[in-house]
Amino acid sequence: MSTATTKTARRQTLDPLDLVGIDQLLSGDERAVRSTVRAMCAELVDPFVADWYERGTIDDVRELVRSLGRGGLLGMHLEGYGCAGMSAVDYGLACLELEASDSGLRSLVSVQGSLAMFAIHQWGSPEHKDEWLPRMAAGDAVGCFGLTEPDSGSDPASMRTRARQDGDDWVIDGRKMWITNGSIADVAVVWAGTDDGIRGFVVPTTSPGFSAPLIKHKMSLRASVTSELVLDGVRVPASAAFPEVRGLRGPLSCLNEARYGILWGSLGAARSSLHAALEYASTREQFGRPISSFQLTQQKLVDMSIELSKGALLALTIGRAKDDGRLDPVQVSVGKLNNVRSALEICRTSRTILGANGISLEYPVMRHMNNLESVLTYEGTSEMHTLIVGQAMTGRSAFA
Ligand code: TGC
Ligand code: FAD
Repeated sequence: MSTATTKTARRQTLDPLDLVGIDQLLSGDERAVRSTVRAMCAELVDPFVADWYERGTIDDVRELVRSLGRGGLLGMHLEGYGCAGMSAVDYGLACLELEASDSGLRSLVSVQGSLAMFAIHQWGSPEHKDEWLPRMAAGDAVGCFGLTEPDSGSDPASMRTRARQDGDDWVIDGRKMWITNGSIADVAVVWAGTDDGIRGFVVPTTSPGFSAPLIKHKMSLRASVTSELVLDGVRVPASAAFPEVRGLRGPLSCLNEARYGILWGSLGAARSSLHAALEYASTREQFGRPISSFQLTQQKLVDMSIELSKGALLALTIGRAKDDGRLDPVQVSVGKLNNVRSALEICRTSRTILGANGISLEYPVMRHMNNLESVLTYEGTSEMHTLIVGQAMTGRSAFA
């Protein structure tokens, strides 16, 4: 074969969305997980999600949750109780595919598996686990995770929600804000201050005094349920409290899990946007030529693809470390900070390539871009993750 032919062959086998061949670093089983989730999203979500986003509602969300449960995606990285017991890398790849469809879908799965189920799995009593985890894994019960409050976001230690003991019961009063899955949840993991520090409570949403009004008028994550949790004298038995854990260590340990999913997931939104931009650039003609033939467009495409590959290498490195049990939470902050920031930049740049069409819901780009504005903020804002990493590097806290 001549040198020229070899070069052409190489060019033809290069995947423009995986320039450095990260695919080859995955096992056959990992690629199979990815394909399965991709196929599920193509069937259950992709044909409908732009419409859900436009209307700000997911049709038949409970049936969608059950389908995700049947597909083994809920609590998929947890062991036992009907959970699939998959690896961290498998879970990350699944998050990427889910978020390539929509960040709202990944949010639904993250909150169910990494926040509500993980909290119960890690900190719950045997009774909590038996009661909730099998139903949540199957998608028959939905969970939410209430940490943020109207006046307490980045600084959850300042929470005002209180739980006080009254005889054998706990009585919980307070408000939680911006809670994913809140209005459709059967169970809420609620974090509240007690005389013994912050504690977690497993609260059935049918408890008298509990309500979860929907938050409307969002311009981001419109295909996701976001709610306020109102707890007015909610009485739960003594057994509702997580028995062991005290302090912020409880909720923050759950956030590690969900932040890990996001550092993979955000790359899905970026990949979908870059794919749309690449396709558009090769068919859209201006000045008598496809816009992909202009140097400035090529520069954008190249920079985006390189950033996507760098993000994927970071995610895979962090994922392998998690599977080996040697992951430091600060490394999760590095991944979340970098990958969400890069993904947002990729979406914004893709949007420019689509010109005016870039603002239309006919294409996924603006939807992903708007979604990532939430992703940049939730699970620790980019500023919080910068300060977490800064503290690790310098030994000095710059939070207050
Ligand atoms: P600090 O004094 O540093 O720590 C308090 C206690 O927590 C422990 N800890 C951790 N434990 C496990 N994992 C981590 N990553 C941990 N980080 C800290 C720490 O060892 C200590 O334990 P102990 O036993 O000694 O008491 O806490 P701080 O009050 O200074 O706060 C630190 C800060 C600001 C980094 C933290 O509060 C923070 O991360 N704030 C951001 C809040 C946040 O991320 N909220 C997210 C809400 S949930 C959400 O957004 C869901 S969106 C889901 C979706 O839809 O996908
Ligand atoms: P604030 O903490 O008020 O921050 C405002 C700004 O000030 C940010 O830029 C922040 O970085 C900056 N800032 C604050 N402190 C400092 C500092 N020390 N130094 C420098 N800058 C600082 N929460 C849940 O508990 N459960 C959920 O399921 C959930 N789902 C969500 C879904 C959506 C769609 C959204 C948007 C949010 C969700 N959240 C959830 C809430 C989310 O975690 C919080 O919005 C986030 O932690 C930030 O809190 P805040 O919005 O109150 O912002």
